[in-house]
Amino acid sequence: MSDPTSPRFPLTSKRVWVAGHRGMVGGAIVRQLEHRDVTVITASRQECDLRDAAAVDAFMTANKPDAVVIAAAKVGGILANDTYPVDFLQDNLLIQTNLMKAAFAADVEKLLFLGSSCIYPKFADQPITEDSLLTGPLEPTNEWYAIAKIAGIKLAQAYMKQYGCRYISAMPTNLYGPGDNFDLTSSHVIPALMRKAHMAKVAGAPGFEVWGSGTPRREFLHVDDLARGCIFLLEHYEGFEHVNLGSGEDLPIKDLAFEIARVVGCGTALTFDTTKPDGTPRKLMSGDKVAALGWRPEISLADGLASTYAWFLQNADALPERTTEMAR
Ligand code: GFB
Repeated sequence: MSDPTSPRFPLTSKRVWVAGHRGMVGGAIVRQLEHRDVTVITASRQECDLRDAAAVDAFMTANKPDAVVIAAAKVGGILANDTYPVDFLQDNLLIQTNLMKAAFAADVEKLLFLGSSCIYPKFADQPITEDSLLTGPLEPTNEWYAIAKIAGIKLAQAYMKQYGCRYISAMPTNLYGPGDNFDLTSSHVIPALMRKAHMAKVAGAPGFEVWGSGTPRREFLHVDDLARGCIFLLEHYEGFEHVNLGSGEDLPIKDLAFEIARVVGCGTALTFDTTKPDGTPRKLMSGDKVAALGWRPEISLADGLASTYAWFLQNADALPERTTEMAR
């Protein structure tokens, strides 16, 4: 009998193109792969604009990867998603379609597509299992991004169904960690609140502002855990259905804000701007499927927030201001 823990697609000696390496997720995957006997391939935006099909074809043909990870995407927090629907729908459709089409033409052996927990219905039963996909209406603030990501899952499945390609998909929960976007208007909640808490500390202010009511619950996964999960799936998973990657725990945004205030060491007088959207009330994903495959996360939220704040302090001066981030 074959060993169930031995990889079905061992990465040893393989050439892996991590598309989106300048983003938080792609960067974390590259950091993990650097510890392995793998040739990591990356492309700068100047070398290959992923929205340009001809450029993607040319780069794929010239570099001949054995595997491709699609960590590239136009991403942002709740306000950016709500404000730039064309960018979030169109750019993501182009990026993922160009990469899968070129990978097929170049006989790439294995491909991992990364989606998002916002693919699930707004009022899905919790914790959300993979088979909840397309069982109800989406959360309106991010339906454009969600529809692009659902199309990406379906395109990977279509390549598997029609041509037998080993194209798989992973659905990360809300992510955070080093390399995140800390811009206050376009970022996700953790980097935004961390920056606001830091500014309050520096200014000696009593606290900081939180968008919305503070009652929505969110699940968070450190990006280094996500990177380990992606590499695990790339090596071990060949199934048709996408796989959730989360931490298995969620908390209200208000509690997250207090935890960030504790890590940063600032005041806890919070104000709530209820003119800003709350988004979906809860999206805790079930991690049963990936746990059964043999993977689990390792970094607690408290440890992850502390190390992310340390990274922020070291890099704060060099952080770019961005409206939306290309490359996750
Ligand atoms: O992280 P976030 O922008 O994304 O917001 P979503 C999560 C929750 O935190 C929402 C609240 O209820 C926000 O109202 N929040 C409180 C804040 N203060 C802030 C703040 O200063 N900045 C931000 N950004 N939020 C995204 C989707 O939804 O999740 C994306 O828009 C993607 O498409 C991503 O799927 C994972 O969890 O609401």
